Amino acid sequence: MIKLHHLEYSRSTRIIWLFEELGLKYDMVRHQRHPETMRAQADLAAIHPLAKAPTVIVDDHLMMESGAIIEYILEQYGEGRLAPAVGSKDRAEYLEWLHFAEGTLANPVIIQMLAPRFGGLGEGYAPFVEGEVVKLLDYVEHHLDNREYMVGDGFTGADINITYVIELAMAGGMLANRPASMAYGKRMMARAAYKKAIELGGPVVPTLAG
Ligand SMILES: N[C@@H](CCC(=O)N[C@@H](CS)C(=O)NCC(=O)O)C(=O)O
Repeated sequence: MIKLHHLEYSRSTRIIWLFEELGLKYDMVRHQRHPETMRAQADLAAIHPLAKAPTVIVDDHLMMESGAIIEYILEQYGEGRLAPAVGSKDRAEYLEWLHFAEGTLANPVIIQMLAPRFGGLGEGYAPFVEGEVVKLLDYVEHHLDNREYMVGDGFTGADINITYVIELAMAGGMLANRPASMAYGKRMMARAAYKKAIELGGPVVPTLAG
């Protein structure tokens, strides 16, 4: 049995969504954030030393890192769904977008989003971060112009991984002038399996809770 450790308001919603898209059977253990620091707590640290979500136990592997989990689950349990086959023409682009979400896009977006809570970025750092966010989100916007999915003609794991970041950018007001990304985010969030993931795991962004 696959076990998912889900932290409220977090990236582990991606993995609930993935499992629901695939119709896989899994156990879910819920973890709460510390109400003041918003960090994961000792119950998640007891599972993985980094106390990060998603953490998954699958085939006796303890895994964290959304992109790796998505890739592994699809490899082992996807039965050809949600990823272009190894050797197919879309495979390289798929892997690039799957890992772009966390490798390049997520950090600057999250830093910019959290900055007000910590008194802002300061004069020196703000242009550095904000310039990067503009460049990255413009790149995504340009890619999504006239496209339904991140890669090829179908929904893939790359869509699951990037939608978390798109949703944060949306909540942080960063997509106001990026209509293709906004429409894409709404399209992804309208999928039945995404809605099921929110029903099971709660909202992704605390300010949208309730
Ligand atoms: N690159 C990792 C990031 C994992 C991560 O930072 N998860 C956050 C939740 S969105 C977390 O567990 N935060 C709790 C903490 O750091 O205390 C991934 O994509 O899975």
